[in-house]
Amino acid sequence: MAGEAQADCLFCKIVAGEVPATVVRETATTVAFRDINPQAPSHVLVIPKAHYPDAASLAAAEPVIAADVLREAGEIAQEDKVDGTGYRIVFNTGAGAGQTVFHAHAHVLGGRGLNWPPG
Ligand code: DGP
Repeated sequence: MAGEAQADCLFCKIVAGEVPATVVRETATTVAFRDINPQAPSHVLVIPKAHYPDAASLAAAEPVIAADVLREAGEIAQEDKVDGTGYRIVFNTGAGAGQTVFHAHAHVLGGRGLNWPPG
């Protein structure tokens, strides 16, 4: 069924506590943890606990949870004190755009200058 945990999904395993992660925030619907390969001084991933392969499918099925993810991204930026200088929320979608984990996640990046357009 849509949203159910997938046995072969790394981020479902993080939600279940089967794979360790440095969790910075958790709500009833989301988990946020530090990226294992940070691309900025502050680089946190915010994921829905429910499994959806990407942000658009999450938003289509569970718009309230998609909003939860965005709200948590803002809270993390405040907690990591990158909101004042600016930060970026990124949803890589599809392998061609760099998505490697097919469980919806927001990258929250800050703490350095961020160029535009991204590579
Ligand atoms: P993306 O390429 O947009 O699908 O982002 C996936 C991110 O997940 C990537 O920046 C690296 C991160 N990542 C992959 N494996 C792990 C892990 O086991 N733990 C943590 N904390 N992050 C991971």
